[in-house]
Amino acid sequence: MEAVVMKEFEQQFSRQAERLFFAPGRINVIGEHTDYNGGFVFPCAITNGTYAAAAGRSDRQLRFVSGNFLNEGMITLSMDDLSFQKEHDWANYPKGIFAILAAEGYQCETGYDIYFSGNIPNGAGLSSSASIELATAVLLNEWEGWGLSIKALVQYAQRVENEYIGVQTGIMDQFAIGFGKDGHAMLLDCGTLEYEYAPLPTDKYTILIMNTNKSRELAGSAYNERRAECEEALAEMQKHRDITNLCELSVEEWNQLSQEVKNETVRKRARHVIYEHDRTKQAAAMLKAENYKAFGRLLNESHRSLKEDYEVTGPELDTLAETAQKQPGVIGARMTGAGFGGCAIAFVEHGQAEEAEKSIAAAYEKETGFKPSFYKATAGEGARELARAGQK
Ligand code: GAF
Repeated sequence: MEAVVMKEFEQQFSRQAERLFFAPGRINVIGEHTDYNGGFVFPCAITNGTYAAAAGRSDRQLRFVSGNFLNEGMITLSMDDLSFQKEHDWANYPKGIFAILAAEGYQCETGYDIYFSGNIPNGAGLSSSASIELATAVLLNEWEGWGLSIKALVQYAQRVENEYIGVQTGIMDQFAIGFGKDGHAMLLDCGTLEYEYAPLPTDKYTILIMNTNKSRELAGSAYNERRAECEEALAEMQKHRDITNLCELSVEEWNQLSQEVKNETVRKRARHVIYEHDRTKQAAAMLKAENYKAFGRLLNESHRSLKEDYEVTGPELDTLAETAQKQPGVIGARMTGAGFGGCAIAFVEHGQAEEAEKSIAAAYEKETGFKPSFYKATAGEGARELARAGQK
């Protein structure tokens, strides 16, 4: 892949790339819509992601090409105008990194030619946008020698989503992509940003990613609306408890106080968040204890809660996850990421994945008329530099 991306850079820019960077995509094992409520999440970076081959320039131009959007051609910008432009489409993500870093005083004197190429499906809920953000952030930090920590880059990338793109996402995706570790998921407390790695049971189970092939636009989705509903629930709870995040409430406290939230929709949203936070801690503990059945049941329960209480699944994700849950060898299945389309995951005993895929595909096509895609997830390392021209 590395050599191919370097070659494609050359074809696009008629010059050689100097350095190559990579940032993974991610799946979230469990802990959905808890990050912006100060709760636990349990994601892992995957080995698929975004490559960024680059060469420096002597003027103040930025030229971007994406192998995933070749029809959009080369996007040429001046570093003196880094404002968001709708027509720049995908290029707003890397441009947003330049903009946010420049606003913080991390200015580049001269520009870059960058060729991006991703082997995660775009807009499928596997964090293609956070992946391109981190690939750009690591590239700039290494090239310019700023010495920023990976945690700082992760936080700047989240600000690109919040302040530049306008989606009020939490920190999970960027954190998982920045801190990925081979074979491991990470239990991250989004309230404190403390985390610990947990090995995934890949000796026993295949992690199957099931793509609805129904694309979802995070920015255009009801994501911000869900976040606002959580804030409404929090404001109500703050009348009764001294808390800054919804996830500071235990399940027991919530059950005592829930009737104070008069709006039923808002009450359901908060119920999902508080129980999901609890399930995430339990799931990590069950994995550690090698109680895979209990772990799987928590995944199934997470999906049900996202369907009924948080209402972010829809018929496509429900068909995939619920059909998967019934297959021999599947211990648990759920949607992953923001929802509203995108992907679901299933933990399947090795040797049973092929049969499960067939049955799930048949049921999905019958129910929705779409063909799903399947990939096997491998947990991989975080964003990094891969190669320099002339170095082995
Ligand atoms: C998206 C967001 F980017 C994350 O911050 C997180 O909220 C997730 O949806 C839902 O858990 O991926």
